[in-house]
Amino acid sequence: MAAAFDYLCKIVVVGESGVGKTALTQRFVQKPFCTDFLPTIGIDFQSRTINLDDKQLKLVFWDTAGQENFRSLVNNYFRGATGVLICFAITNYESFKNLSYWLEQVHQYCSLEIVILIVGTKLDLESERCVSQEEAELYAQSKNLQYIELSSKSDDHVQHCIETLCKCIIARRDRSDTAVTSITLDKKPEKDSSKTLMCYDAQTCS
Ligand SMILES: Nc1nc2c(ncn2[C@@H]2O[C@H](COP(=O)(O)OP(=O)(O)OP(=O)(O)O)[C@@H](O)[C@H]2O)c(=O)[nH]1
Ligand SMILES: [Mg+2]
Repeated sequence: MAAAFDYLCKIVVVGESGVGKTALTQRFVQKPFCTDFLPTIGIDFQSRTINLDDKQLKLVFWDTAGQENFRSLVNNYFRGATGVLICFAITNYESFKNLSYWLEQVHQYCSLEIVILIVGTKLDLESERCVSQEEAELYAQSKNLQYIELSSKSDDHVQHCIETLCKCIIARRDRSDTAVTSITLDKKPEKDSSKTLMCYDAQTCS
């Protein structure tokens, strides 16, 4: 029997506790936004199958716990990941400063071919913003990564974020090109992202 999908993507979601990892994955799998904060214990799984460029993709999200006591456990979950979303909240400078910790973990425990995206959450809380878009973009640029801001509450850019990640995962797999390990800045989330999506080594992802 033919598989019900063309690609199976394991996407690990990491970042400090409270930045909105669970809200993001739940929003993407079309569950309602929850205003209560119920910290994830260990890990949760969510999945959704989407159609992207005529391909069926089964996405399995590994929604990890951000609390410090789960750190060593989280490192075990990176094995076999095809993509990782490293999240911080634009309202929480500490969570932004901790991005480098998460990047180090990804580099240490993930395959070289993993696709990484930096995600600034809680975009709807613009009045409480303490990490400017420019600062976050500069940081991502310095690591040759793409940065996307979104709101799981208002659902702004959530779809775009996941599709951007998936396009790069597909492109990397199709080309079996180990040089393509990450994606770089694509400032405007709307519009035709496939045209602007670039890889670290300046090759296009799509
Ligand atoms: N206003 C606003 N609140 C959000 C958003 N995303 C998440 N939150 C809130 O932030 C709190 C924490 O969200 P979670 O998704 O549980 O955070 P988490 O990163 O999964 O936290 P851990 O599981 O402890 O690692 C909750 O009260 C959410 O309702 C958002 O986009 N906008
Ligand atoms: Mg959570």
